[in-house]
Amino acid sequence: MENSPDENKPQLIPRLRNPDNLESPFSYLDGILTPTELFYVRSHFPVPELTREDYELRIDGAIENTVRMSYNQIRSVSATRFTATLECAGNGRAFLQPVPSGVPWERGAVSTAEWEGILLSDLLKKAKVDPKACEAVFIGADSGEVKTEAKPPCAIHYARSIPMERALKTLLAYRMNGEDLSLAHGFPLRAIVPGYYAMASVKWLTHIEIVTKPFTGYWQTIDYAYWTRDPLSGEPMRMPLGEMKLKSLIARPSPKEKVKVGETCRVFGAAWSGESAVVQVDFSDDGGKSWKLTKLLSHTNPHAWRLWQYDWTPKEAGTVQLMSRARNQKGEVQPEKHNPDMGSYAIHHIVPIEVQIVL
Ligand SMILES: Nc1nc2c(c(=O)[nH]1)N[C@H]1C(S)=C(S)[C@@H](COP(=O)(O)O)O[C@H]1N2
Ligand SMILES: [Mo]
Repeated sequence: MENSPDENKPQLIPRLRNPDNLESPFSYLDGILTPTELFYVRSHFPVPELTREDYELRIDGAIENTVRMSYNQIRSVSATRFTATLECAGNGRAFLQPVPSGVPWERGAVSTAEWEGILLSDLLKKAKVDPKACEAVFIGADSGEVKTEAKPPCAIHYARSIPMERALKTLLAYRMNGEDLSLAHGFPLRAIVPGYYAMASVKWLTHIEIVTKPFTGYWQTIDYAYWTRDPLSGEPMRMPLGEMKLKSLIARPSPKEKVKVGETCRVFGAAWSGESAVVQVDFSDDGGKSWKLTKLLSHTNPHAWRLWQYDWTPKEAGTVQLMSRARNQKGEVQPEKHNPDMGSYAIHHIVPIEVQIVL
């Protein structure tokens, strides 16, 4: 269970140990930025202990001039800063029936921070990228054996590839919420791939390889991928997860909370989407039969969630299902059901929150 807002100090909720996989207590949402100590942590392997002194970033592959940069060199390039939401592709997995294997995230494998670093596109300017380059593979310094059935025969590094166009928008971040990255969040350098599920935002980034053929590593094809159909042949094929899906969540009231008849309760939450801005969030207190427009509290920000609220005055005692439903600029609406083709990922359907209305 999540701790409820009236319990003393908010804390990360452990979902798996060794390595630590910690969920943000979503009921404590109270601003765009998630304080770093409450930002969720998702790591596959033990944290690699890199040092500022020995750190080097190497960019090679389909480029004419290999890039090698020390930590100090990276810090001396002019910085870019933006706010971005990261959501783990498995966030909400615990709400699927039956609950699939994988870290049983509830609502809080999503958080937002202000990131500061350098744009990969700036580093590639002088590198002369091969026009045939299609992806950038981001490789982390962390490695180990994978425990799933379809596991590779040896220890591997965490690695993900990003289509070139998106890679050029990627920030190589060394600061988070105004402080140097912590070990858990990828010190000294991590990728922040805006709009993508966070498996793409590789932590402890030491190597970027530019490739001319799509990368087919474990986290690209077996894990963090789903089945789709080839548009021409109709054959099932694996597709790597990419853009975040449109989603909204209610932070408060929190599940099982008691609210009072006739008193105004501030229903409050967040909504986000991949590239397309969230333009509307609706609220229902009758399990989705009727919907009311909520008030969006923050401006649209291309990579970050928007906060919303609805002043709700429950009229009768009883147990009700509260729901929120987001819409984006593309005209998409948050769905009612999970798409089974996505397996245990991209869980963005409406999940009701049950609250008790008391006299
Ligand atoms: N090197 C490396 N990068 C990684 C991971 C990892 O295990 N190793 N986990 C990924 C996943 S699945 C997620 S959801 C995000 C989590 O980032 P955070 O721990 O800063 O919240 O990091 C991504 N980057
Ligand atoms: Mo993730």
